[in-house]
Amino acid sequence: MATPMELFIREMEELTCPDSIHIMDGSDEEARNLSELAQKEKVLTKLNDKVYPDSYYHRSNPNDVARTEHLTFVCTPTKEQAGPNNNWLDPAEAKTKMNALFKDCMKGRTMYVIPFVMGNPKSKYAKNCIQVTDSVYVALSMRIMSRVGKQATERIGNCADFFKGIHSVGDVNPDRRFIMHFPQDNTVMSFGSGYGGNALLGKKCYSLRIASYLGYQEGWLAEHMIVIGVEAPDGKVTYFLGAFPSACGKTNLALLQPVFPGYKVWTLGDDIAWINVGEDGQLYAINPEAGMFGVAPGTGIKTNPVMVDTLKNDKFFPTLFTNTAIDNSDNTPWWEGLSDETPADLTDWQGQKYDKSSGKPAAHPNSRFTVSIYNCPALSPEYDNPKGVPISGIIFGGRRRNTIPLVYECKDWESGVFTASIIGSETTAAAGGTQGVVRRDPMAMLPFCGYNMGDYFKHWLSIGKKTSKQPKIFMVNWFRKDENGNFMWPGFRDNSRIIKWMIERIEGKTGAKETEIGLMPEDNALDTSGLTISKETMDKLLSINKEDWKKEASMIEEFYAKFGDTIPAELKNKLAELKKNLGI
Ligand code: OXD
Ligand code: MN
Repeated sequence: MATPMELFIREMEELTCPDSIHIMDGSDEEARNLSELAQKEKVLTKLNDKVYPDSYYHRSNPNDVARTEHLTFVCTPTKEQAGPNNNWLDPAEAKTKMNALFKDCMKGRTMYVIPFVMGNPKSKYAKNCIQVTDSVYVALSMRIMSRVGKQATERIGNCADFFKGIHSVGDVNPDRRFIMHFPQDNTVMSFGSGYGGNALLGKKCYSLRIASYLGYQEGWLAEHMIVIGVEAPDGKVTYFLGAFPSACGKTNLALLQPVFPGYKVWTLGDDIAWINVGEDGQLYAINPEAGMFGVAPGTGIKTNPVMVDTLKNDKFFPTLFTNTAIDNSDNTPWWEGLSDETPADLTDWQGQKYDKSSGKPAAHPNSRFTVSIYNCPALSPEYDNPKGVPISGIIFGGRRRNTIPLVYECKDWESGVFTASIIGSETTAAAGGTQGVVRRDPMAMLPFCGYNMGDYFKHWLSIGKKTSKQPKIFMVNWFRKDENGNFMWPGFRDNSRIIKWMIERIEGKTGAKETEIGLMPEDNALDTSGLTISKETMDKLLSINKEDWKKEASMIEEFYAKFGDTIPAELKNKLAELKKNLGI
């Protein structure tokens, strides 16, 4: 009798009609062979092995450089289930549309079958998955981002309960590009894009959109969060989760080098966390991914030295660079922010000789690296702990030039859920579209929540009720600007100053003052030793401008109105309380 996996492969073969099928075993030999093949097919080129061992360069179609939210759908039986936060299509209609696109689309191509596990295969929280794809770039990327191969095939065994990811780059035509999620069937069909968030289906599609729905059904949370352990001089490690909308310095925070001697950040995850209530009533998080798909521009020796080192390690290979520029003097990838000087002889991300006077960047603003987390020198020894790590603090943040102070703490879980539900951030390059406008992005999950966000907020509240040892919830904003448009807070490594205060709060070692929006550091409670920042700037960073907050409250009201009755009463009450505190 055929196994459920064999039946799925047969079904996919019949639909897409590939010339050949390659079932991935996850071995090093296979990775070498696929890298060779990809070079022959001109999908990858080898980079300087001495500087970036086992690393390759990929240039995508210029029309395919970011996630495409307008082409991403959640196909639940009713539109209400998907909510106003998702594009919706009737599942039967969506399947008919996608089956027509997939019909015979792999003729003349190889179908890669990728069995993979999200999470440590030994963890009860890990999930089994299979993706098929006709892209060798996607197959190699999936090897980096998840646990691909035999361990997955064995875990799947005779069990039919696995995620099905069906992917083809098709003809990379934006008019024939769709990413359709079927939460009820544990399936995603993605056609016409090779870009990470659209094509590496274990990532945003499964580990966030589908998994958030599974978590809703099963009583856990799938979140767009980093996971870090912060070690203090006494050796104690405090675990934090952190959620920030795309390109708010999330990856830099995940690999932070604190400014204070004796402090160290241990990295567990840079993008996604699955959070369960442990037997002791505390929240435990795992990172379901095994790699990092990070934005290259802005990653440099000064901003993220740990990532620069990670990219040069080859414990686990390959490492991929997509749509960066190439420094022709030594065949290495280059992007804005990697070094202060722009190298003289660059090829830009579109393959043209780079002309600095054009004023355009050489690397695409959303150019990326794909690297194994095992290459990170700061990887936490707890990363593979099947139970996950116990969470003491959750940090939310956004990119705001005004309104949101540098840091505040929420009074309790309910206030924390409210604060997270009203995150706003100025848009950046990661999602395509206009940049620099404030977009509401609750829990940094707006593009990734696979069901109605009103129900999602209720689910967050219910998780709080099941948690006897609730973590503290904080809100931060590293991006406040002065009247001249300059950033007021130095950010990067200095953000560890704020985390130090959070640990002191968690341990009850420092007080906080009550304000209209939450609890804020008492005077001089933030450790600014060694930092040249005036008292006046610090006061501004920690000030609450009531006029700005009044505007904020009315924007929140408008945003909540989109969800109608699904917004839980608890959050409506919190909004009323905020308005009252502001004297509205
Ligand atoms: C990402 C994103 O790529 O959030 O991680 O856009
Ligand atoms: Mn992300």
